[in-house]
Amino acid sequence: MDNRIIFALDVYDHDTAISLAQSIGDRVFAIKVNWPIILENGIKIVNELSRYSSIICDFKLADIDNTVRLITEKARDNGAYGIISHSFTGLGSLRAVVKSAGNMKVFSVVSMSQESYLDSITEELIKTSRDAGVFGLVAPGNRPYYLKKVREHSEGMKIISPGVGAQGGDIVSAIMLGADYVIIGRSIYSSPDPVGALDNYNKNLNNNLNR
Ligand code: BMP
Repeated sequence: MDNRIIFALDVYDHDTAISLAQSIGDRVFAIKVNWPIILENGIKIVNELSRYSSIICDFKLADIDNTVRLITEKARDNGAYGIISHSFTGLGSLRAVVKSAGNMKVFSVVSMSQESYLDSITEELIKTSRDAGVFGLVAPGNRPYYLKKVREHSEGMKIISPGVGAQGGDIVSAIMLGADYVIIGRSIYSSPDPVGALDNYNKNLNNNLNR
């Protein structure tokens, strides 16, 4: 089975990041990087990390079309596999991300792992994402009602789901409710044995999904 875990590498330190990527990179579907690691190390870390795994830049883009294009090009030119954008900024902005992404996959946030104002407009955000031509949606793995709702309206777009582990979500339920991939950070990188923690997630999935 294709690996269903995206590892959220939310650390600052360069050597810690590289060492985690070396031990975990080929055991996960992708590694997701967020602002903490980029602010500390610069965008070039994306290129460096992409030796070990596919890299998704979680930049949660939320700006006018020209600015999101400028940021998207930086991720693309540094070898990222994917980029995450917000969708509440509307069709024009999200289309600009898709257009400048080139071969990168674009994922858009339609519901968060914590309550937010997006909850009242999730269906509109899914429609905007579909109209913009994104590859996938970000929907919460720890809030079944919203994950199910996103799955019901996703029409073939992939779903990647944070909220498993440290935020209380369960990997098996998230996959059963419709996540294609789950995003897991702290409960892997803060573990004294990150590879062991990852293996446990995979075992849990294999034991419970193949029955
Ligand atoms: P953790 O497993 O440590 O809670 O990490 C979850 C990751 O997913 C973090 O990088 C966070 O920024 C991201 N994320 C989230 O938790 N909720 C969302 O709604 C969207 C996210 O991208």
